[in-house]
Amino acid sequence: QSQFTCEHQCNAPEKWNHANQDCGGRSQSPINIVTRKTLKDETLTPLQFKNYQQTFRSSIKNNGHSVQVGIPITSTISGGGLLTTYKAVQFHLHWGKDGGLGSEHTIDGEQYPMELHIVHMKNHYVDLSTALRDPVGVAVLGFFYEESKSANRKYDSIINMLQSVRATNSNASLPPISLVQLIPPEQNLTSYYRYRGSLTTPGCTEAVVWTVFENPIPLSMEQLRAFSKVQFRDSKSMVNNFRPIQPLNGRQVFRSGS
Ligand code: SG4
Ligand code: ZN
Repeated sequence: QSQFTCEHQCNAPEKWNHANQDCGGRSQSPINIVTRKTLKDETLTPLQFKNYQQTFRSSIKNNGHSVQVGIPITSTISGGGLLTTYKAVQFHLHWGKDGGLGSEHTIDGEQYPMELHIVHMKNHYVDLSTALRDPVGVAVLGFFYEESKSANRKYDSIINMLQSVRATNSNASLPPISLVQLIPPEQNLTSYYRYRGSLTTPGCTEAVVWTVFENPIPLSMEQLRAFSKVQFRDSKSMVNNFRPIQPLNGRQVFRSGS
């Protein structure tokens, strides 16, 4: 697998398949989810979240594609049609320009302002690169955001740190946070979509079981806009850091049973 290097127009997703084979594959992400073509699957029961309420100390890092937070504790997901337990490794976000549309997945053609990805790997793997060699080694939970009138105070600590990670490869320590504070309340997690896809950045590895939740997380316009302060490797504003939707190529998208 060739190494992706960032030279000419490195932020442009349409250049990726030239740099890395997998980005031209047949099971790529993100996708547009056409709800009337989804298949209801009764085995897609609510997921079991373990240790999502535990607080942890971590740092936020600008990796040139997104801002990312490592998860140093053992928080896991299981059930919900997953074949095994997966542990959370990191989370990061994709957004638009100045609070405009910027989610990766779309629902019936509708794009949201931002999307959260909590990346998990099968419990027994030691690192993501090993998990990515297993066609179902990685499970990513995707959550949409929607604009709300009032600010979501649970996001204050992360948003306040964005100004400290403007430059690519910079990082800043975060006050203690938990994963539950980032996602909708449990009763709003029962409706989701499930399909097999890929990482949305190079190497676009086709090793991801995707779960995309229907209910969005509220953030105010001011909070959404704050993400545009971050910068790409070339010092341009990190805006529209989402990959365009990819062809389904006959894949079935399932929806949860409740
Ligand atoms: C972002 O660039 C993350 O920061 C990456 O994390 C992540 O790669 C990449 O997106 C792709 O993930 O859920 N959008 S995605 O498909 O998780 C991986 C790191 O570089 C391997 C660690
Ligand atoms: Zn992502």
